[in-house]
Amino acid sequence: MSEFDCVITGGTVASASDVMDADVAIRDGKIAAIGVGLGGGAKRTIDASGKVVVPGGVDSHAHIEQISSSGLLNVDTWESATRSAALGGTTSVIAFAAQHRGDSLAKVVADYAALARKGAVIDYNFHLLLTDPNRQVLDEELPGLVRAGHSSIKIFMTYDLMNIGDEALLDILLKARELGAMVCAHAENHGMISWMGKRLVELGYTDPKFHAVSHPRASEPEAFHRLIACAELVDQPITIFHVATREGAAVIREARGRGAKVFAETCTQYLFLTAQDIDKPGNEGAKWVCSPPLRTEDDQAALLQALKLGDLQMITSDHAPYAMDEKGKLVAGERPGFKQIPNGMPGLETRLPMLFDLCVSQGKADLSSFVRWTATQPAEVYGLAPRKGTMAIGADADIAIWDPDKEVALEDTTVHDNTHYTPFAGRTIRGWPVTVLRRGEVVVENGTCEAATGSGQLIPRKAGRAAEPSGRLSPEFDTSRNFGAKLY
Ligand code: DUC
Ligand code: ZN
Ligand code: ZN
Repeated sequence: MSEFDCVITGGTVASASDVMDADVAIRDGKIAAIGVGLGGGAKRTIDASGKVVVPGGVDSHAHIEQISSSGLLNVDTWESATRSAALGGTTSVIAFAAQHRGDSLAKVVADYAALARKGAVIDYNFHLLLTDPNRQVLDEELPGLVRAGHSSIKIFMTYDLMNIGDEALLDILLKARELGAMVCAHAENHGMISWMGKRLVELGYTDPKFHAVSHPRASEPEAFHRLIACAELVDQPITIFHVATREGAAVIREARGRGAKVFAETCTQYLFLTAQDIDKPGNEGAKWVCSPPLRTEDDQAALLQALKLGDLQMITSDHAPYAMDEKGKLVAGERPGFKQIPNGMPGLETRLPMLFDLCVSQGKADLSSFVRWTATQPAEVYGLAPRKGTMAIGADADIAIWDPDKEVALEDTTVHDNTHYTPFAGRTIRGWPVTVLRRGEVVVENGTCEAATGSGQLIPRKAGRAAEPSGRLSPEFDTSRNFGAKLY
């Protein structure tokens, strides 16, 4: 019997901390050894000479087969979304089980899990999106769901039918503290956005590009500040989604500097695109409508710096796929006003190639940073580590083998999700994942994804250290300073 099922030989192997010339051996779907001269006698050998061998990507923010509050369904199925993800080197995804007001959360999770089980080709889990955090949901449904491995809760601070208000936010933060779950937030100031939107529309400014104006920059730091203040009141760790502005990153830096347990992501689009990209003729700009909106080149530089300083830890796609048709971006007609355009853009497949190009090919960061921001840290923050996101013995053999010299001219036809466009069309990038393994099985080769439909697995997540309270009690929660009131 050969010792290993597969050995990847001769590549440059990278983790979040190290880069080495080594072979990677796989047995029973796990990494069994990393060393030199492992090649002889394996059942299968993959020659990775001249290639880069890294953990498969972990995309911890994607909307898949999700129904919006207005009843609109994403255009991707679990199958189309996760096949496109695999083709771009991503092997794990955390999507959303989205509760709408009045829904049982347990039923919502069961429904989303059934869809994923049927279609997913990469491994997955869900953030529990709470829009109706009543006592039944918080006390009766949530504990079992967290125990079953869905250890993160998402909330919205904006959108008419999704935003929960500060009191419900505090209820959720306190419950998450009790259960040991992470709380993630879409944090923008709802009043500013709502007021600006109405004002722009009243005055006739309805083209897609005015979406960028309708979310004032100040809405981001204001909401971050309020969210962090609520989290510090009850000492509950949080993750802030899709940071898009310099000022937002600065609020996070300051909070972390005083010891608050705040984690944060930005997304590929905020590092590459600006508000100018929305300024297109006719309805074309609808493709670039996402929230928060695209900002400026100065923000891009600030976000990259914040990643390098560790203020932000993750880069996700916020894949939210709507095609340019009457079921998607053009649901309100051929010339929709910006308020009528579903928010979001595709990105599961292009996230890693865009970032490999930025970090490695353009040299704006390095290979280990690429791995850290796109795989290792998302896995650590959301409890997928040590199984996912790392190149270590015992980890799942989720591995992407990159050709660092392969140039790809991105076009709408390059990508495989169901939107049939990419916001990055027209760019040529260098570096592409040519072979992808998921739990030791080759699932992508020669530009095709051969994984069996439904072969992705639900990976239960226990919240890890990231979700543990810091121990910095606010005066109001500290019994030695609040006249003995036991509030948690
Ligand atoms: N904004 C969101 O809040 N969700 C999905 C995508 C987007 O642009
Ligand atoms: Zn969001
Ligand atoms: Zn999102």
